[in-house]
Amino acid sequence: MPDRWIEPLGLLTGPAATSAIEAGLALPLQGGPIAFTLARLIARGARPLLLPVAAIPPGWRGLLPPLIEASAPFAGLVPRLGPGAPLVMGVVNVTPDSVSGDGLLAAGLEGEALVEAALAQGQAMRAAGADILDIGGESTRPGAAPVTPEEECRRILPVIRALAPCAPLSVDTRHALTMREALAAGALIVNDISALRHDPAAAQVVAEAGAPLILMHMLGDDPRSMQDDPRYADVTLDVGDFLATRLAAAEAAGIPRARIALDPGLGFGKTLEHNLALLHRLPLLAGLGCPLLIGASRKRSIGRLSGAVEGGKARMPGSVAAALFAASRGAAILRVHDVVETAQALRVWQAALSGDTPPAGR
Ligand code: HH2
Repeated sequence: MPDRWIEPLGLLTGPAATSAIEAGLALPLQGGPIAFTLARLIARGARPLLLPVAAIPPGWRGLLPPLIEASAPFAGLVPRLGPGAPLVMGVVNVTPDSVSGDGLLAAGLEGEALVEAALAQGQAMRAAGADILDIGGESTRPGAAPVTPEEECRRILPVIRALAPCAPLSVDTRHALTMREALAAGALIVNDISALRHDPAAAQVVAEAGAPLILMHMLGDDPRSMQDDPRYADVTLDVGDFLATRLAAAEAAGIPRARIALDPGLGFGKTLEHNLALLHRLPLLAGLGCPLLIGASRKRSIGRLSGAVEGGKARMPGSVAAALFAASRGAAILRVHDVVETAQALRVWQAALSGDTPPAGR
């Protein structure tokens, strides 16, 4: 567990970032295109110290490489929206009870009709710019009832077989059996919201398959109780400590860091204030040296902030805003239900960032 963190502050983008880096006034955040000009030095139990990056003391500089160097491209994927853009992960829920209201089983679909609907949804997401499709067969909304691995496989394997030729797929599961079967059926990536804690056999399955892995923070290991009065000393540092520990456990099990992405798990045992703090302070987690994933899409916090209490598609505009904010804080992967709208917003956001034309001679 890290006893010290460097938190990047004073973020810059576009040509201003390049000029500031060249002038020694900023450092790149995970290789850029975002740069940071200030560093908050945090040691647990001590008063944080805020400094310009050029004044970071030699004793702290050893923490910089994972924070400023580009991490390996996650799963070898190049963003379809262009260099510097995040990867867009489109959600395909093969569930009857997903919090987002988009679960294909809720529509009463079965057999071939279900697979065709999933195929159409996945193809539309891919055409709109999705880099990854995330296939899930178990809702993990607060209070959700668990699903057996056998039932989960029955739901998702036909969908994975149908979608594997169209796009890189991740399987959203906590179960080793489901991971093994999904990888054999054509999935590329494992997305485990329990960060390999739920099933003791999971780490070995991922290691042996050589699969890229997403480790997510959840408070406790039970979606039924995770929202019962969640508490943290400092949510960002506590989540950072957890992710560092799970990252070390995955590496010890034979999964190289270069194959791992990390996710603070918005909504998984967090209040609205916790979610906002994690979004805002996301750059701190970049110090773990892995690409960061944010899944804010259609979550309850979006409903609370926007007044879209009824959920589902009504939370799309707020979800797009959260995705853009996450991208501006360095998120490398965005897990979203509304790919068309998110990809359109990201294209405009990226173009606007590059429109900062520097004066001659910078
Ligand atoms: N959120 C959900 C499910 N899986 N995986 C990662 N890595 N990050 C997330 O934020 C995340 C996730 C919950 O969203 P959804 O799939 O819409 O709901 P449900 O679990 O009810 O199907």
